Amino acid sequence: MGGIVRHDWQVSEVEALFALPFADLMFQAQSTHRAHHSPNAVQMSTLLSIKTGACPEDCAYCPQSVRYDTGLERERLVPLDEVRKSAQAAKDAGATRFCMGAAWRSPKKKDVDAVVAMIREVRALGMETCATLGMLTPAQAHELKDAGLDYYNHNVDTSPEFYGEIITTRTYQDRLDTLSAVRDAGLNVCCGGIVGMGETTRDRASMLATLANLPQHPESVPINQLVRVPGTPLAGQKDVDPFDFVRTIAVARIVMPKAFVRLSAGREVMSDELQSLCFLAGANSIFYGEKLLTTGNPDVARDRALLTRLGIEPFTPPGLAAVADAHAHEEPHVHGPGCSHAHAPARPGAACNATRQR
Ligand code: SAM
Ligand code: DTB
Ligand code: SF4
Repeated sequence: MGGIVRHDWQVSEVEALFALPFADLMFQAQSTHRAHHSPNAVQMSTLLSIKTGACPEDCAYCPQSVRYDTGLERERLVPLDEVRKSAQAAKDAGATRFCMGAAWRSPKKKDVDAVVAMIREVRALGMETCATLGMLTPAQAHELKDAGLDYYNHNVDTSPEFYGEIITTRTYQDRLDTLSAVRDAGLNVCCGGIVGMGETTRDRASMLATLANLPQHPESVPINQLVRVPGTPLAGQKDVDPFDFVRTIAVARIVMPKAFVRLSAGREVMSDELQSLCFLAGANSIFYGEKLLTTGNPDVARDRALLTRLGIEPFTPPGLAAVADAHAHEEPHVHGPGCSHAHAPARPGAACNATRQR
């Protein structure tokens, strides 16, 4: 139960985890979580859509596909200066990673050049960088790595069996090829999927088995609940049973013990209690900030209040310890009225993450 790292999961074994009594599943997920992670720390990433809308792909969940009328305005590439300002604001609010998303099937040369410049700007602020730009060639993955990119997000989205119901313009194998290119370039992999598109529990198990059976587990696993955007083919999907969503998080935690499991899209409509169950099930990362790419996310005040009530602290990645060292002249202290660290929820009495990381 300590959370052995395996790459040989049978779908039936993963399905059996989903079928456990809820308390047994939660106990196993918590035990695995505590064997590999700090139990009360959550990593925070902020998203920015650097190029919105008019995407040629037909992903049935996506408001940015040119094929569906979702009322979204097509936008040009966001200027570098605006990217820097957004990243600085995200950092000031407490995010440690800045994720740039573009509605492309795959980037062209000029697109990669522009993103390289963005990565350099964001890195210079002392944040981790992530990008999600569609399919990549090995050469493009290397170029992004050389620019200083830390993570690349590319989701499998669902099971190989259900995939054809959701996307027809690229294959599951295309996705796996991009993931190999990203991994081979030495980038950290961020790869997960969506719950609530009409898939079965077996599909959820099969998606998680696919992720867990990759040669190396993704460092980051975003579990999204479908945001039902009017105009998309999936707008009329049924609600996800909240316990089934928590189960998906718990099973992801068990089969990928070392990964950061991110409670991703869909949080805006989740109660604080449901989110807390997700953290108990092993979620230890969130998208933080009022907007995802084109849809809403809980506002910063609500998230800070929730994290404070739960005694959760923001996770500072070891690689950013140098940033925390900017505070190194200070003595370690606890949060209180005098603490000016905007990046930590000010729960009086909690050790300040900025100085603890030294
Ligand atoms: N165009 C790139 C691609 O598809 O790889 C990058 C951006 S795309 C918006 C990134 C991911 O966001 C998708 O793979 C999907 O998992 C997630 N996503 C998009 N729309 C969503 C929605 N309505 N609800 C939940 N997740 C969504
Ligand atoms: C991921 O798995 N979820 C994020 C991120 N990776 C890029 C995107 C969620 C998008 C939700 C719909 C929208 O805001 O457009
Ligand atoms: Fe395009 Fe990505 Fe949306 Fe698919 S998910 S339509 S590839 S932006």
